[in-house]
Amino acid sequence: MNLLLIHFAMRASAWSDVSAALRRDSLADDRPNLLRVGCAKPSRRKAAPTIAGIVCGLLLLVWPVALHAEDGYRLWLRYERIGDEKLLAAYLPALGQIVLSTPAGTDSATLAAARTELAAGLDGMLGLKAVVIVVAGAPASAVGEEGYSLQTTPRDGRRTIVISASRDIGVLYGAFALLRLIQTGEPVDKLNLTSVPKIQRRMLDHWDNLNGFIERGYAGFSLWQWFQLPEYRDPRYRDYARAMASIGLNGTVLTNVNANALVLTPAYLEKVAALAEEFRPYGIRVYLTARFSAPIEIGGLKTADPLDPAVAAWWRKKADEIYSYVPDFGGFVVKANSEGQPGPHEYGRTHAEGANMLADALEPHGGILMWRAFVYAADNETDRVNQAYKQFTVLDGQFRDNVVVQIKNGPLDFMPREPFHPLFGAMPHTRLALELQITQEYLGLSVHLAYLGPLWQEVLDSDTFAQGPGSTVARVIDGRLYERDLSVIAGVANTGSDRNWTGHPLAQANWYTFGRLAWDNTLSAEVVAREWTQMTFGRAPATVATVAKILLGSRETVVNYSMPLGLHHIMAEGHHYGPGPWVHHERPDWSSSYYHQADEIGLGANRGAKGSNATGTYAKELAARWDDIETCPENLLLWFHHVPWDHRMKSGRILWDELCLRYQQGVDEVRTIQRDWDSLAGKIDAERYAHVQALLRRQESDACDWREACLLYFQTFAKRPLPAGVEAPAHDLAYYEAVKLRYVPGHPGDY
Ligand code: BDP
Repeated sequence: MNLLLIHFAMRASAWSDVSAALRRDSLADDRPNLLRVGCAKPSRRKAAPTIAGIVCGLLLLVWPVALHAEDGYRLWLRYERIGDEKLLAAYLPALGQIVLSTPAGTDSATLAAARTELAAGLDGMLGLKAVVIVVAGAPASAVGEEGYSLQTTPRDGRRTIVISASRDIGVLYGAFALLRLIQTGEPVDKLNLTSVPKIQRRMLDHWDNLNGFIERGYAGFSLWQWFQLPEYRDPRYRDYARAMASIGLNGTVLTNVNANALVLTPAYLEKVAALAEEFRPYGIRVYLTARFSAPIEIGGLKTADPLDPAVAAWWRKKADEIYSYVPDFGGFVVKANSEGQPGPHEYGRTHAEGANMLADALEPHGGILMWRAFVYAADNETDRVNQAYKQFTVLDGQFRDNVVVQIKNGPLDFMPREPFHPLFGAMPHTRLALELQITQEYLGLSVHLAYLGPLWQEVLDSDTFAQGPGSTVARVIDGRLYERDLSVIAGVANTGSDRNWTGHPLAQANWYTFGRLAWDNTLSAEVVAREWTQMTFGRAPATVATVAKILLGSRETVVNYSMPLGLHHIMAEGHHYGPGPWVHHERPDWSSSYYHQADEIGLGANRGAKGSNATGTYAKELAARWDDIETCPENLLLWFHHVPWDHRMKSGRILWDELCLRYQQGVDEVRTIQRDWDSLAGKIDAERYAHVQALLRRQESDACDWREACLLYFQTFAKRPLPAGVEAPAHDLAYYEAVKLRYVPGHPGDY
């Protein structure tokens, strides 16, 4: 046991002190590990020094950094020593020296970051004290503002890798790319590649409140220590920035979309400026959420009417002030007239009028405005999934050039599966951004494993047919379809103050994958899942194959045991964890029956041409396919159709039986994941192994609850027995309906 731990500790020590954070956190790590190596067990008696104690003490002196456990802090930037001698022998000569080439050729904080990272990575993985030099080179052709090229070439008689870019940040991205190649065991002796991000603004949106609470955050509290800022800068900010830059993310929205105007006051802007300074070397700009009513709340005005000149002047002054603190401030994100947030409708103005007024304030400074299209209202007769379409399509072409309308991937709200949002195919004259949710609000928080790469790929690959076949969501949002100069993708963060950043150890893969897909939306989830696994758990082929398999199937598994066949919004109220098909709210659109519409005849929402006509918000090619119950894909069937219980499915079974078996399949799949994970015993570190194993046990039990609660509930309408192959429920329906979870993380109501 001791030997094992020391072995892990030695491996962990390969991650050199890239930043002060690591030194601080290595100290924080000491205690649990001391306990685990058995040399400092707390004892109630006053302990006399023992031989074992002295040996342990000496060990600790010799390996001070060796106390890092595999607690996940290092994310995918672990830089473990490569054990494979052949690989080492191949790498070492190729890395004789590394040249960082930019037109300016002078060192900068960004190039220093690149050098530090390369030194840490190459020392850690190869034991190589890298020679890294900065030179002035011709601008790398065709790599744009942020791209890079990597070339292996002889220089001064030495094998050299040249990382060149037009700007320093490209070099930093190139350095991370080189390290990634080595981490994933790729050859670097004949490099000749370029990489350019497909989307310009690649943003992580934090739903963090100023009091440290994260709305829908399941990994602890906010990383931003507002109270201690600006004086104290947690070294963790630097590690956050490293992680972001390593996957190519270049923007961070610091605050919740349910915004607090206080962040726009000088006392907070000073703090924002400190964070911006920490992030700047890593190419990350900060953005804030702007509360539409801020002129009233912090400006002393009587109105926030966007067409009132005093309001517009107030925002202009506010923008000037923000830029005086943060010269490269990115811009605002706004949630308006949605879920109680203030907005232009209060004054009879449109979303475009509201957005343009704010955009005009940012424009002189080059800022952009992201106006969210997540809007729906209680008193609206229109089907909730059609409301944003109705409100926004009429405004197409009315938004300023620095406005981007930010649209969630689906028309409802980050469900385990939805069709893509129809607005992506319906606003040809507006810049559109895609908003994804990395945090797993509807997919088991950070308790369940749900690798979201396949979900996002499904959205990106969806064809809107807006300009004929091939008009995918990916091409709409990266600007290719309409030749746009401004493109944005945003992911709602799953990060927090938990030691491992994301709560579930495997949820790190979602942060990683979001960044990689934001950089290159043509990458496949499978490739990225394997890459992440190699970087996070090592390159042993069997381990990589097992972890990648587990990851890739996990989202569909969650769909199966929670909301199969196009079911949606049947989760528990408020915190959204666990089943709640019976949830009844005075607002119909917050009641589950609004969505599943179960009755004696069948199940599912009626959204075809004869229903709410959600199908009519899509291109005719899709509308025709989805309108017809026979051609509608089964994974969206209950989204678009109210389907009779005895409707024949493709399997030959009737809907009721199919539904039951899907729920069962979801449970079975979790058990398969458990078995696959168990097979990794001894092949990966004990700490992350045990953590995931424990969470999977919880997931299996939750999956059973989902199955039983939903089937018992729907059975009251279907009035049919559970088919063979479905396990008998452990409890009756009343039991599940009575479950009341308290203090579920991330739920604003419980805080
Ligand atoms: C919903 C969340 C809520 C967010 C809202 C939004 O439940 O906490 O404020 O989305 O995106 O999914 O504005």
